[in-house]
Amino acid sequence: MLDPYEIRKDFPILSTGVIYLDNAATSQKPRQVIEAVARFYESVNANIHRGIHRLSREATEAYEEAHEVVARFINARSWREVVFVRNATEAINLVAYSWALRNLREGDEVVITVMEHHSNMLPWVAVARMRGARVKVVGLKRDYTLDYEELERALSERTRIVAVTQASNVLGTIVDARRVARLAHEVGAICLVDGAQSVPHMPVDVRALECDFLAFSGHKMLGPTGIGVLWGREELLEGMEPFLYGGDMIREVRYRGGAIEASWNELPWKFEAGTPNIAGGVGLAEAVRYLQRVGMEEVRRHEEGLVRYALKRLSELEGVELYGPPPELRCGIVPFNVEGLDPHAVAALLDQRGIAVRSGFHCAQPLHEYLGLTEGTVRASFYLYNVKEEVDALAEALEGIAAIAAQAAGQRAL
Ligand code: C6P
Repeated sequence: MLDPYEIRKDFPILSTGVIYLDNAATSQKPRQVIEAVARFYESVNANIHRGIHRLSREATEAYEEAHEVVARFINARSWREVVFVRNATEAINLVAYSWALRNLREGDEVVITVMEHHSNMLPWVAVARMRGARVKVVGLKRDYTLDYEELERALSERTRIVAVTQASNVLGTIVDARRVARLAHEVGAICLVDGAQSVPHMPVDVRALECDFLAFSGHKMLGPTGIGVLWGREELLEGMEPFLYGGDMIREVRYRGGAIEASWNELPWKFEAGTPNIAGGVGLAEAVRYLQRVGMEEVRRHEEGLVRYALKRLSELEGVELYGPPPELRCGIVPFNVEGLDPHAVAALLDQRGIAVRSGFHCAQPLHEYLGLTEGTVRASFYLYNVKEEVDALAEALEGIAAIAAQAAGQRAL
């Protein structure tokens, strides 16, 4: 059983007393990850794939092994399918530019949902614009879950790609990504899953998902910032042109008859141009090992328990409005508003009480517009080290804040 009190001891920042409920933005890092990165710089640091000296060989080995660790974590068929990028945003842009830009034709359609993060929305809007294609947006049902019937109606032989989040960063809504992938394949489209909020929080198996691409960020799953992952089916990646060009992504570059000729390196290096974030890769591998020791089923169970408890405590408060599906259908995210206060004011008041949450549109402005939440929301988001006492602290702080807001509204009415 996951013991969050034991886990907390591994996270130096938590001993400062902060109540950190902004995990959907980025997670805290355990000592093991911090030390792995420091160890790399202290005793291994060298560039990869470039030197024949010992340090370069060791750095190359560590970086390649990191790809293998990640591949096993998501049950990829091969580590060649795992491309290290900066973050989920870059992973999605890579597919938009290297696959969609080259494959979309005028009149084609890209299908997304209204709860996508801007990162899984704007790259499609951009490439669709360049190609004269159209982006279709699927809505939600009243219970904040994806409207799968509307999705089915949106799909046609014109659909080329369906890009969907597996877990909403605002509502926490978990999407049945396998169902979406199957529907996409039925009309001959491919399916990209945005795993930024799912891979850190639940078991994710790319083979079981039956999707074609999966994007996620290391920094949301105990890893360093600046390292993320694009997983793609090998035959799709093989058929794609590079996204970025430069060192390490080439097999050879020749100067023949006054012209430069180049051929591309094998996977995944074809998509990792330039010196990569080597230490970041090493840190991400350590983060994955940490999560595997805890167990992703356990992480999911723990967060579901916290959400259940938070919904119970916060729903008892007057003047606090909650959004999102039931706990079994959402990851560890609880969005809310306090009557009479804008979300940033609530977040600032919580900050004064030592509680870190995010406020505003959370890079998902269309979703807020769709829900009529014109000011945005406040968002508490949990991870494996959060405990019930922190939910209690949030509820108690909100009770006070809501009471002050109600009092101020009463005075204005006089
Ligand atoms: N959401 C949040 O506070 P990057 O920034 O590239 O690591 O991740 C982008 C991204 C993509 N998809 C989803 C579902 C996300 O939640 C995010 C990042 C953070 O909600 C920062 S905006």
